[in-house]
Amino acid sequence: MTSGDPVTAADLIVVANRLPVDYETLPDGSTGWKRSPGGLVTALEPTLRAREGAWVGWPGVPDVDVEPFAEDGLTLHPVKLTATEVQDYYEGFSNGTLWPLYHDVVAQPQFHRHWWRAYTTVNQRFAEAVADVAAHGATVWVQDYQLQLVPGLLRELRPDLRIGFFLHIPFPPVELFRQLPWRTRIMEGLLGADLVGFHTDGGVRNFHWLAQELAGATPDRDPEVVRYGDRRVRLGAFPISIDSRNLDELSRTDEVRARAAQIRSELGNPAKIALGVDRLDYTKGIDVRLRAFHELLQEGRITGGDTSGEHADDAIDTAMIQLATPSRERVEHYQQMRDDIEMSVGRINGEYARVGHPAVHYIHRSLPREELVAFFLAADVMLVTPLRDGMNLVAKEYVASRHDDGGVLVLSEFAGAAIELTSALLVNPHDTDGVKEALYAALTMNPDEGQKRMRTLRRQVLDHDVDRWAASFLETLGVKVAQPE
Ligand code: ADQ
Repeated sequence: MTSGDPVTAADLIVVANRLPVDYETLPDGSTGWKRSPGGLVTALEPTLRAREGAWVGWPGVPDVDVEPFAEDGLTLHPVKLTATEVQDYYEGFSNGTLWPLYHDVVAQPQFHRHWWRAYTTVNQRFAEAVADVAAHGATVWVQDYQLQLVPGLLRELRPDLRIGFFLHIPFPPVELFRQLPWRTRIMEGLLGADLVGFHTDGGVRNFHWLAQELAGATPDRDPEVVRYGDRRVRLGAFPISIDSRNLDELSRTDEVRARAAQIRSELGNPAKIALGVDRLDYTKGIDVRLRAFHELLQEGRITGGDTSGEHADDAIDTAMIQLATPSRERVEHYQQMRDDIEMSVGRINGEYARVGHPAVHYIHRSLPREELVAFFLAADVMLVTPLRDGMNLVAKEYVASRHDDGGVLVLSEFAGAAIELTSALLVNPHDTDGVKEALYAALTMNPDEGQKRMRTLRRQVLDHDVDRWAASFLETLGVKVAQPE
């Protein structure tokens, strides 16, 4: 990336914990920027560039001072975080307090006052950075749980701005949110926005109730509005999506199709392949699907690479692949969970692998897009079993990659995606028998039924892509968005 265009005040600003680029130091000691592609960037870049927009965020490395720079109509404003702030605001309050609390306390949240103090300091810094770059009357779109105080702080600094906030993770039920010692401050922060968006109606309802109970907001005739002071704050469900067309096209390329066939053959051409793809996170239910797979092996209903052991005559030769991107490795819960998962994989392979043929193939690395799509295309069954998930993009990516209408999606009811993807095999991830039977049903599904389900899923995912999501949020906030061709 180059930098050098002059930096000017912006009319449309996205503010997120991370910039859409990573600051990196190369082996020769020089520094530069590397794009970190993600759905949000892809969806917002055209609109941001068309409007001389700006993106405010942390460059991903502690203690670096980098000047703002403009590139092709988009200005990037790095916000500096110290190493202690990364520990307390990011790894601590964001990922050790809010993340587990908002995911139905599937791990125990920790409440530490010094984490909270760092969260308020960093949110204040983000708000000031935005206040500095926003043109008069500009629109600001704040992203996610790391920055929930920013809307309120920013409104104090710049009452002229139009402010939207979108939460990418679930907004929790009332009883859970009330555990948070700083619950009122968070609600007041969020209520600084003109529009607060969630993935689902459940989030809207929880917020609607808590805004009244904790922050003295009052209901409006419009059920998607609360009155707060002299302002009306609009709430809404905006289920995020993916760049579906791009994945569909990628999955049709000769290279990806050939790679999918190669993956099958490298696995020894098993009758079936079951796949999981996740950030390695305790909310994703990786243990749930390993348990289901393990029990099917124990019951002799499937074989995992080794067809010489004890199993029924009609047992299905099934290989499982788990791809897991390393994530938040300095947070305690994550270290423990990684050990647990790797132990389960080791145990299953110890019992069921034979030399050269593991039952579970486990890759703890991030893969390039093309490779990921090839895995999607090779997999007969996709296992998406989070205990709780705001949306879950992997489920949608799998569907978008199945241009052949093949494959069966097993999807947790507790993923936001389950609301739209009702033709998946929906499971309760807490019910091991239920997940096991759904996995078996997926492995043995009649191809006609599988294709019918996949066609319905594909219509949903291809019609509702991430551009539509971004446009719908921004238009509700009052920004006119030019739809791409
Ligand atoms: P995440 O919790 O990160 O996002 P998810 O929506 O599934 O979860 O997105 C993960 C992304 O990482 C996907 O695009 C996936 O392809 C990619 N990925 C995972 N493993 C990979 C691997 N091994 N190699 C390469 N890529 C890999 C949060 C919320 C979600 C919400 C999103 C967007 O927790 O619920 O859907 O934000 O709002």
